[in-house]
Amino acid sequence: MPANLPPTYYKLKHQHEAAKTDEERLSLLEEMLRIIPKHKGSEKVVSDLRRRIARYKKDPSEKGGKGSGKRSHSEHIPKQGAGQIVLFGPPNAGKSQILANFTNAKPEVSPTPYTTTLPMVGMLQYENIQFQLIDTPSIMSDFISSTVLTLTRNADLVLPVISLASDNLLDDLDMVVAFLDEADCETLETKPVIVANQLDAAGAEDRLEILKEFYAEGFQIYPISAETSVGKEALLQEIYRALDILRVYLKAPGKAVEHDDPIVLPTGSTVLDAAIGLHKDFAEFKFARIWGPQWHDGQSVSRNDVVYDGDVVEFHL
Ligand SMILES: Nc1nc2c(ncn2[C@@H]2O[C@H](COP(=O)(O)OP(=O)(O)O)[C@@H](O)[C@H]2O)c(=O)[nH]1
Ligand SMILES: [Mg+2]
Repeated sequence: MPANLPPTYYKLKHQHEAAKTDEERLSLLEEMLRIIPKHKGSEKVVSDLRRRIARYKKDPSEKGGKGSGKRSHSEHIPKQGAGQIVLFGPPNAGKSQILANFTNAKPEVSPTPYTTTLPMVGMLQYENIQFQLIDTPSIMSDFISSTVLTLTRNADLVLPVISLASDNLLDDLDMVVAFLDEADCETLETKPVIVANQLDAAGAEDRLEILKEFYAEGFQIYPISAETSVGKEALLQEIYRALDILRVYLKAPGKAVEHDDPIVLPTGSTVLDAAIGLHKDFAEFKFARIWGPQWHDGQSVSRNDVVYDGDVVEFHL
């Protein structure tokens, strides 16, 4: 059942993703819980919020993960593009191969486990926007890397990657699940996405069936091949959806729509947010016209009206 959450909820959710301290995170989660409509469709989100609030309240000193104490800001990578996506997972899943094939970055790809020792960033093109994709050192079952933990906590979206070429597939996934739990990543609204890479490998189809049998209920499994790019499009669409963002297009009065250069905003943003996203000087606009399925063509909108994905806006200064 769709949760149909109000725009304010998404605003808080994005503030929560951008929050720098646990105190901020806790207060934003509490605010999200306060404003969320409580009905059958939002049950899962409500219980998820309660669980996460309880975790923050239980023992704040434990929240840094395995005695790490203060969060390390040095491990934080500044966000770029329409969303920051962090790949993580067991050795040889193909995380570096994904970065290498889907972006212009040149990470080292190798059958030797733990080849990647530092995070690496690349820009991933999706239609007319770009996501920031981050490759990370592989996780281990008995050691939680503070670098990867910090990156996953700050990400807009985490993408666990496992390999369909691996006979340890289910153990690998258990390790991923344990890590997600430790990082307390976003699991709201939808089932977490799992990237099942190396679909082109021998025996991959059979392993995919096993994976689905055990995990399709709790996870959305996206089979891909970093080598052949099979499954890439579907994964990109899911990434866009999961980021809870929208694209608004600009039109200068009397000119054509600028389709190549959208303003990317969090779901729930307003006409005023779009104006500010364009340029701070536009915040003082006199009036605005809008086009889109929700509107009459070119109707005039107020600054507090919520915009929708694909809307075209014309500002008059
Ligand atoms: N056949 C196949 N091999 C892959 C694929 N992705 C990665 N590999 C291979 O798997 C090995 C590990 O890849 P790498 O990206 O370094 O794994 P990481 O440890 O997760 O970063 C390398 O030998 C890659 O060439 C894929 O989609 N198909
Ligand atoms: Mg690697």
